[in-house]
Amino acid sequence: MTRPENTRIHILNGPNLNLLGKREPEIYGARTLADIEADSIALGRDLGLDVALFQSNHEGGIVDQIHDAREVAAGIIINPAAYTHTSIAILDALNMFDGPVIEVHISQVHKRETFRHHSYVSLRADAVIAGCGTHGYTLALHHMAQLLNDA
Ligand code: DHK
Repeated sequence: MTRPENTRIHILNGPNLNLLGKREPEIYGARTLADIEADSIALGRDLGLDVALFQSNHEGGIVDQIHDAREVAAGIIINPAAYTHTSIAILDALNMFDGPVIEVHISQVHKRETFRHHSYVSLRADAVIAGCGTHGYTLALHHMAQLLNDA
């Protein structure tokens, strides 16, 4: 495998994900966003990726984080949370990002309410992971490493 030049990966998280661990644990699990951040940074080191995690409860905050990623990141892993189902602004921002985009949902959104079945972000995402719990972030990082090594 050839090593990509830029190994920076941004993991972006939308509204209410700051309360992971406390928020509906029967749906979203017991792990906190800080746990996910620590696990992702450690796994990133093993995979040769320089991982940074961000979260915002605001649509514009996520758009700004995507703009920032344009400048420095080789790939984006994004759980837009509720904005998945509503945000054309986040889709438009992702459409201006050149690298791979992986969409993650902790829950199996297709087994839930019908309003969670549609994703604007999926129109841009290169891969979608749903229903694997917080392990979905781990799966996304492995796939991101593969995509960058294959590029
Ligand atoms: C997280 C949310 O906050 C919901 O609004 C989405 C997603 C599903 C998740 O499963 O990670 O509908």
